[in-house]
Amino acid sequence: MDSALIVEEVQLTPILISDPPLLNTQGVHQPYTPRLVVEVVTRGGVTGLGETYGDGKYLDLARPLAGAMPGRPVTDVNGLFSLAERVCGDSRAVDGRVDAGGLRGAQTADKLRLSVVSAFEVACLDALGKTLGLPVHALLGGKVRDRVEYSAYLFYRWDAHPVGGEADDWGAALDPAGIVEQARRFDRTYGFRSFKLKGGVFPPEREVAAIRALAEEFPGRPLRLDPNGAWSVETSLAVARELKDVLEYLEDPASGTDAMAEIAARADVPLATNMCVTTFEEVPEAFARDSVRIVLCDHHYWGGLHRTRELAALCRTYGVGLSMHSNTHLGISLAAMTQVASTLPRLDHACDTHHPWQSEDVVTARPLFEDGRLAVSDAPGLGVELDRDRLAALHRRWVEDDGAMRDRDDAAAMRVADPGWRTPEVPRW
Ligand code: GKR
Ligand code: MG
Repeated sequence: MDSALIVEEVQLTPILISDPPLLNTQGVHQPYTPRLVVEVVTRGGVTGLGETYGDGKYLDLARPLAGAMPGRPVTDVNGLFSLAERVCGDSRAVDGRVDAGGLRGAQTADKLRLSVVSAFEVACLDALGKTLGLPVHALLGGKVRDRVEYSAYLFYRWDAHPVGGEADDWGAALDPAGIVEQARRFDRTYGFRSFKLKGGVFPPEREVAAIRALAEEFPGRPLRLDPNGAWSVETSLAVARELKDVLEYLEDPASGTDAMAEIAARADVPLATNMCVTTFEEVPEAFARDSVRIVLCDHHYWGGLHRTRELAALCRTYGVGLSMHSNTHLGISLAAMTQVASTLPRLDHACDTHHPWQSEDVVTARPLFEDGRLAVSDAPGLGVELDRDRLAALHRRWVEDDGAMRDRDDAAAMRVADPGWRTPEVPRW
């Protein structure tokens, strides 16, 4: 094996990135969100970049994996999974700390490990591509599209965080008019053609009114609504009836495969999920029961870019559509999302991205959305370069934090404004 492809060291940099007060069914985004930047440095002097969740439970797994990497070839991404199982600690210890049913899907020790492995896999592919002079899409079999379409991710939101955080100029959006104004800005600035509304925040009739207002403002444009499982089966069916003429899909209206299967059997709107199908083990039952028509892939969930392609092949085989999920992320992840999305033959829907909400980044160039699409980079690796000064500043924020922001907790963030707030039981409506 060419020694240039051997890992010399792995650097982990936990950071806190500014995040606006975006609302969801669990609460509100904290002023700062933890992310982890992974750098795989090869003996050839090349550095590959990866990015994933930065909460403590992910860091606890990333550290031993980083320590086990030196001496391994960056080509051996398949070996990362067994290595992580060997070195990433006792699953019982991790299980005790998972946040069940969080907004990153129900979490288990395996899921946490996959989210950590995903960043190491992306970093190895970035390093391999940079060494060989090939873009990551070429390492995945080649792109089938030159541009990847993204969707405008609309959120109910406050004007500003009650305490802390960085101000932005978006303003509050708490009613249909506010959501339409937000959509106009996304349309004007980025050219997004499709719109996703994060629901589960207000009583369903208010969110139905917001979708109706969007349909009136942007007739014929794809619209999707996602309350993160906050509704009962009957409420979900009522919303599906109300909006069947305007929704591209209804995402996770209710919680769990049983409820989704019941809704799917009785509703005329395609159901999508990033909550009840987030592991290969969940696929057979969900597909056999037709509980979803679309799965939102996410390389951070499934264990990386190759596993994303494996999921895509399953969806093609069973005639299930494919979209892409996002949580709050930066430019390294956006580049990885774009590279893998460019290689998927059947990507039936515009991908989610939170990136337009981020005022900060750790890569040197801001992504340039044109007509709601990103051009697929043909530069070696992911096609992004690290801004070390920005990385250092965001890491300094993490070091100086008193721990309040180092783990995502949307409910705790809501309690700053409403001390009596507790994560609502589902179904909430
Ligand atoms: O960013 O608040 C949010 C979303 O609710 C996110 O956490 C979800 O996991 O975007 C994700 C989704 O589509 O469910
Ligand atoms: Mg979702």
